[in-house]
Amino acid sequence: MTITSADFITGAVAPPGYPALRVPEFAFFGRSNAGKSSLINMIVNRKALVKTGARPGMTRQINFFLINKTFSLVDLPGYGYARRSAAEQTAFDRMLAEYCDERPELKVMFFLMDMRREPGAIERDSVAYFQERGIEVFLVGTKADKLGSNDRRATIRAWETFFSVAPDSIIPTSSLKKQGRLQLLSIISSRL
Ligand SMILES: Nc1nc2c(ncn2[C@@H]2O[C@H](COP(=O)(O)OP(=O)(O)O)[C@@H](O)[C@H]2O)c(=O)[nH]1
Ligand SMILES: [Mg+2]
Repeated sequence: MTITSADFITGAVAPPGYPALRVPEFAFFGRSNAGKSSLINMIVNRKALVKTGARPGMTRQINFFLINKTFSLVDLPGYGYARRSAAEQTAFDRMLAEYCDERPELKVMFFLMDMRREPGAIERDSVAYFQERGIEVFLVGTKADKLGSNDRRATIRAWETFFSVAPDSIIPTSSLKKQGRLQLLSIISSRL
């Protein structure tokens, strides 16, 4: 797939603000700093379509991007920002739940996790949450460049067991080294 256009459409905090794109949509979810924005830039071959390395927790809206005028990529707010207040956490949970429940365009949830970080209850519960709603989930390992090949393989095996998923739903990536791009694009293509 050749990327011919990539445009920021809008940011929204609730369904009335979602754009009426009516194209298949692919969402990116993960802890703050996991590498969501970098991965979207890497997929569409743009250095700065999405702002990266922003102060963690500062992306508090759902950002929609239209690609090739045929599908959209969605940068969801990151979880795990320690300094979030209880009210902000509630707003965050609601934002995610509404997006999952009220966006039929959503085809795939790419759940990004830093490969150096051991997944815990939040990660397992999040995967279960998406699966219960019938949302197809891929586990995207980020920053694979930070691991040697043995550690990378060991991490993938550990995730298979921990999340009880098939190996082909785990995709190691590096935005820095442009690894995993074709695999992600082929998942997207096959669902258009
Ligand atoms: N080494 C390495 N660093 C990365 C990679 N992807 C993102 N980062 C760094 O991780 C930090 C957070 O990235 P960002 O895309 O803003 O994460 P987000 O909060 O999930 O959107 C930034 O400093 C990035 O430069 C990667 O593939 N390899
Ligand atoms: Mg970001």
